[in-house]
Amino acid sequence: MKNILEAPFMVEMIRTTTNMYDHGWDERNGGNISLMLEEREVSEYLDIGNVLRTIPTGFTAPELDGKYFLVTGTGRYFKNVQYKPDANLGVVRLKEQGQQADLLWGYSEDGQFTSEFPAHMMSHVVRMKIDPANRVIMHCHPANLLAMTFVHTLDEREFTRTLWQMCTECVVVFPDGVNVLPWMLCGTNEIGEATAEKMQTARLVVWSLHGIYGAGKDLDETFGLIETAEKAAEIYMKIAHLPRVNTITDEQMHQLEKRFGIKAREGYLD
Ligand code: 2HA
Ligand code: ZN
Repeated sequence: MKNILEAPFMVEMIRTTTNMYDHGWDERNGGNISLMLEEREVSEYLDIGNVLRTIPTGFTAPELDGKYFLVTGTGRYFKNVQYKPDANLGVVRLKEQGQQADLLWGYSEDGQFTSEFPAHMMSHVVRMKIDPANRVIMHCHPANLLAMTFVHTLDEREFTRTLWQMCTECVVVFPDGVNVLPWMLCGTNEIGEATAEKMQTARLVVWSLHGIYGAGKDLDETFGLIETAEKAAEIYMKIAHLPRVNTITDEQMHQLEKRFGIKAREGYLD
């Protein structure tokens, strides 16, 4: 059996949580990540018949039975993942209609998966139907996106258009735009269901006054997606109080659609 701490998925997870912490997106225990793994890759590092304990999930998601995930732990700090991966991360396999999770590795200090496990798992169910290559759900608290939800309308078309207008490449990176949830109680099945519903039409879902969710095929791509939206929000927060002299026009965004072979969300450009 190979050393799981050297598995590419583990190395990438440790690098990503560290990088997110360094970006200031994951203060204290803020943020969480789930990465779907293939049984084939897990079996290289773990005896998949050796279940350490079984943890109830509190929701039902039959589509996830037999699926493996590497998930950050509840109450754990991204800052510390690099120093103690086995206490801050866990590998689980879902069963019994997604109502139970077998722990195969990690959460060594009597831990368990993130409190936002429902939002993650329900979002995986939605995104894997839309894009079978989707593997990652990522949540964090980037300051400028969060700040923007205090001062900008939460209308999804308007919020998306503002972000697209802040950097030329935004419409190329997230042509499906950004969906927005109002403030809701975090850690619940309700916010999980609402997030998954929003994931039907966009890979980015803002939780107003809280943070953001992103979905993607790998950690790098999902990080880049949130990074791009956060950069746009940063520019917005720098200029929102100043008179706007120039802007990226809808006609210029149509040029970007042609140049990069993407299609902006229906009805979002004039
Ligand atoms: O637990 O970010 O939304 C950390 C969180 C909850
Ligand atoms: Zn959060």
